[in-house]
Parts: sequence; C-alpha cells; structure tokens
Amino acid sequence: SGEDTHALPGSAEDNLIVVGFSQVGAESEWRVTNTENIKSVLSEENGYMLIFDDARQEQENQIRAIRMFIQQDVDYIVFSPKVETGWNAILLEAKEAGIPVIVIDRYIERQDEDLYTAYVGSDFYKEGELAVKWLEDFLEEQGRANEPIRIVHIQGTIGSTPQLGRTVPLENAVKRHPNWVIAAQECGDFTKAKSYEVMSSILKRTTDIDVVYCENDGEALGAIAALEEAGLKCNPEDGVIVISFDATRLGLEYTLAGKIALNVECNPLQGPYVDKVIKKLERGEPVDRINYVDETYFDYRTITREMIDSRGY
Ligand code: GYE
Repeated sequence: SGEDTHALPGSAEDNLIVVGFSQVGAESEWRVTNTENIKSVLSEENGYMLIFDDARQEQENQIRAIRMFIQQDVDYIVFSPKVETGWNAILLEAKEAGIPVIVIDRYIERQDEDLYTAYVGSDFYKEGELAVKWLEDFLEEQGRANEPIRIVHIQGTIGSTPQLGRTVPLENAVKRHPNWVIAAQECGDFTKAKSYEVMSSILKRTTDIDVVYCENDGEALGAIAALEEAGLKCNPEDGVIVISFDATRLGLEYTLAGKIALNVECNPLQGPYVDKVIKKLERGEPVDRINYVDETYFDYRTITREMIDSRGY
C-alpha cells in the first residue's frame, strides 16, 4: 500500500529474537573471550538481535540493565550475576513481565532458583575439588605428604560462585591435613594487577611459601610476577607450586613453561549452549535447568604445544 515506509511486517527484522545480555565486566581474559563468544553466536545471521550491557563490576549496573531490558520488552534476558545474592527483586520483575531469564557463568542463591529458566556455565565446586585432589596427589608423589605445606590463597571476587567453588574445597582440605596451613588469604579480584599488589605485600611478611593457589589465570600471572621479583622460583619441583583456573591461552603458556603447575579449565564458550536453550524454548520444547559446559585440566608434566595450539580459544 506504500503507507508504511518503516520496517515491513514480516520482514527479517521482525523475526529476530531480541536478547538483552548483562555482562559483569571485562576483568579477565576469560571474561573477554566469553563476551566475544556470546556476541558472535547471538548474531543477526543466527536470528538474534543482541542488546549488550557491560556492568563494569557493579551489581547496581546489572540491575539497572536488566530493568531496561524489561522496559524494552526483550524476548530473553541473559545475565552473568556478579555475586550470588541480591537478585530477588529484579528477577521477580522479569518474571512478572513474562520474560524468561537465562543465568550464565555464575549462579544465584538457591532461594531464587525458581526465578530463572535455565543456567549455563561451570561446575565450580568440581573445579576446586579437582585442584585440591591434584595437589594432594602431587605432594604424595614428591614424598612431601607429611611435610609442612604453607599455602598463599589469592581469592576471586568475594561472594561470586567461582570464588566460593574454588575456595571451599581448599579450606576443607586444610582442615583435613594438619600439616597444611593457609599462610595468607587475600582477594585478588580476579585481576592480574590486584593479585600482583596483594602478593607483593604478602611477600614483605613472608617468603616461606610452598603453594600459591590463585582463583584465575590473571591472578596467577600477577602472583608469579611478584614472586619472581622477590627472587622466588615458580617451579613445582624445587620452588613454589602455583595452581590456577581458567586455562586461557596465556595461562597455558605458563603451564607449558612449568610456572603454573596445574591449570583447571573453565570454558568461556557458553554462546552455543545459550543458543541451544533459546531455540528450544522458541519451539516450545522443555530445557534442562542446569547445563554444564565441558571442561578439563592441564598438568605441567603432560601439557604439549599441540594441545595449546589446537584449542578453540
Ligand atoms: O574464572 C575469571 C573471571 O566467572 C568463571 O570470572 C568466571 C570467572 C573466571 O573473571 O577469570
């Protein structure tokens, strides 16, 4: 009829699935890869219109972004909660508006579980348990099972699921092993800079350190820089045993060099899983509530150049 010069009903644009995605920030390599992956999978050519918001590490910004997505009446809300608590009110608003919420990466506290449709991410407790078990086995193999083991623990963002999942198994192990002691425990905020800073100040108090347990690769890199500056060797056999999580490309280079003894993978490629969940919901099919991504780990003794080069990120 020529009356409407705007988007025609039934045009490709109208059929796009509108997704609002609230990301925590850009604190680590892991996070940057995660953002890129979600953006590339939830693309227009794949049938989506993505509204992206970076909360810059502020929960308030995430709540504001989610409220904006509700006002814009998006089809789905995807978000990575900075910490586990404080989401009840905003998720109720989304529920009342009838907008399905897909939680990715980190979890929210159990009492709010019926306020989201599906979760896609990692089993962080399993990651922590794997790391602790590896350390037990390694010390045993080295004949150090009964020697005093002094551990520096650099934690991630306090109250976030990866921090909790990677911290609790270590603290439990320290309770089980009378010869293990936490020599220092500080928050490194999942960043290289903060970890370098806290590790440097710990080293002014003590250099009697057997293990540095970092909760991501950025923290491991910062801690290693501080340790080496203080003249300590990061070498699992006759120096400090550094443990890390994420298995980013750079983290794996450090693992190949033996500076990181164990690197537990945390897979940031969550886009394809989110896409699968949304497409199922679009077809009216049931979805699994909890969707864990595939993960592995890298030991400095068995990692190879080929393993690093053949990875998808
Ligand atoms: O391990 C860390 C990031 O939530 C799994 O956050 C994520 C963690 C990841 O900053 O590098």
